Amino acid sequence: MTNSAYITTPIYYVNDKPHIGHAYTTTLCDVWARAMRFAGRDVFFLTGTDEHGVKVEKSAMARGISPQQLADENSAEFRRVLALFGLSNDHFIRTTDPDHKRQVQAFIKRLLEKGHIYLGTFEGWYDEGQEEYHTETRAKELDYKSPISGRPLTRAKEDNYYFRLSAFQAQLEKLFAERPDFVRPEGRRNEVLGRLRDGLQDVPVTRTNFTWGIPMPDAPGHVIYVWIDALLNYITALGLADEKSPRAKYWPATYHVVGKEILWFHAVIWPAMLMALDLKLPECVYAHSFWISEGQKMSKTLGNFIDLPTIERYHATYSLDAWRWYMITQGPLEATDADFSAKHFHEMYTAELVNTFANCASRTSAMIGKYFEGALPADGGGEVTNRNWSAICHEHVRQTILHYERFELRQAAMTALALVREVDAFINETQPFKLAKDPANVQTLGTILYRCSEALRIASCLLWPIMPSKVEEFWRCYGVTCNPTKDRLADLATWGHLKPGTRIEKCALFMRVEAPAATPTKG
Ligand code: ME8
Repeated sequence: MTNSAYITTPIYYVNDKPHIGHAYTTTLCDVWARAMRFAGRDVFFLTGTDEHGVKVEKSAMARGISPQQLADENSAEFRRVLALFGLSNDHFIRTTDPDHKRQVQAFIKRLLEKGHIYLGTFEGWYDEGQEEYHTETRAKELDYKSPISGRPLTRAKEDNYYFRLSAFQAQLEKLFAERPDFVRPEGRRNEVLGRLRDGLQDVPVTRTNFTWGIPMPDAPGHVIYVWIDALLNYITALGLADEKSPRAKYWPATYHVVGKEILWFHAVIWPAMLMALDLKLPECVYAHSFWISEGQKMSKTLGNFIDLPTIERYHATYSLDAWRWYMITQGPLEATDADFSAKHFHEMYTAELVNTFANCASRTSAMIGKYFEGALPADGGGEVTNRNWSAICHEHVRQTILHYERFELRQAAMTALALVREVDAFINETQPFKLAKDPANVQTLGTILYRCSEALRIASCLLWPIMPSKVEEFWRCYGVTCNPTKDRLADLATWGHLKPGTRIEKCALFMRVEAPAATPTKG
């Protein structure tokens, strides 16, 4: 495994406002990026906005502004949200960046010179909303309707430049056969394989029905198709078209994280383009499923759309970190959609954050306050229950880091929380509040509370990528000095870092919140 790591989100269309979907994918990448930095890897985390194409041109026209103005406004809104959510991306790319445009043209020229792009006539079924062509077989399967908007596909014919995708059929089949983890999760990989077996058709690289895009070099009237422009962002952000780029070391990507609806572009068209450019292929394209809301597809008319104001209300009521926890532990990371429900959010918040993490941190700190005047007691040695805490923590740390690495973020969260539950079980079994009644037990009492604090400290390090603010608050209460950008998780997570005598303050991390009366959607 190389030390550098590269993770990307899709670049988001600027004709939409940020909503739960964008927040979700970006949060997944943020958690992974934080975990890998903390694990000692040199991470580059990229997100950005996709700003060209017919849709943006049309939306801008409808508002009577220029496409550039619309792109500037909405791209700024996406960046504002990133900052508001504390997302730790290393760069934000815009497809209107001059540097991106220059490199896209350079890559297209390279493909032309190598004969992977040709001028031809194409006829097919076109989904205008998605700016995507379908083959006859696929269009029939879709009942000649857009799988996204439900609107009829139109028969379209164009004189365009095409990418010889069909020439990569065998190489792509080989890729899928040799690297079963290239597309994850498995259910999604099988869908791609099924479509791949239908046979590949060449795809347009330019369009002539709009002007808002990157001009095709030496071909007046031809504009580079928005998907080709967009996919190339993953390598233009690293400056790969140039001879020497300081960011080149991050290629190939460790994870391209995308939603299931755009997997085909990332799992088939993108690797074929990279093969044509003689570039290495990403390690994994990870396609998560969709959030639905209160049991139904999110829609603006139903009023169940989890838009930015709704998300902000959750932040205000439950905290940003509670929101992140719900995204990571209950989100649609695997092949099935996940339902966002106000009631479920509240239940999970109360069970896992208030009653488990916060409660355990609070009762341990309270007992140290009460029985040891707020100074961490020493571990007096000897067995209290038959727990080998050092070994228990070591195993939780090992497994959690592995889950993070593999993008098994829900399992990472659950393994870290299991360590907190172990501390809770230890307190319930040893009943320190009863032992405290007899001064003769002071040494055992101290040993128990030291072990609880130390195991909690280790669990907190494992939870940090998901809940950075709350964990830092925990660190302040427990006198933990930790800098996740410098310190190494594996070193910190070994037993015995907390020093006896450290001042421990009463710790209240997640407040109890009243159950929601009704779904807090719009209003
Ligand atoms: O497709 N649940 O951009 P986009 C979970 N510009 N995730 C969701 C979601 C939902 N209900 N809705 C959206 C584009 N997403 C192109 C991408 S990449 C080279 C070009 C997330 O603004 C999910 O990650 O429509 C999905 O793939 C992405 O938003 C689509 O964002």
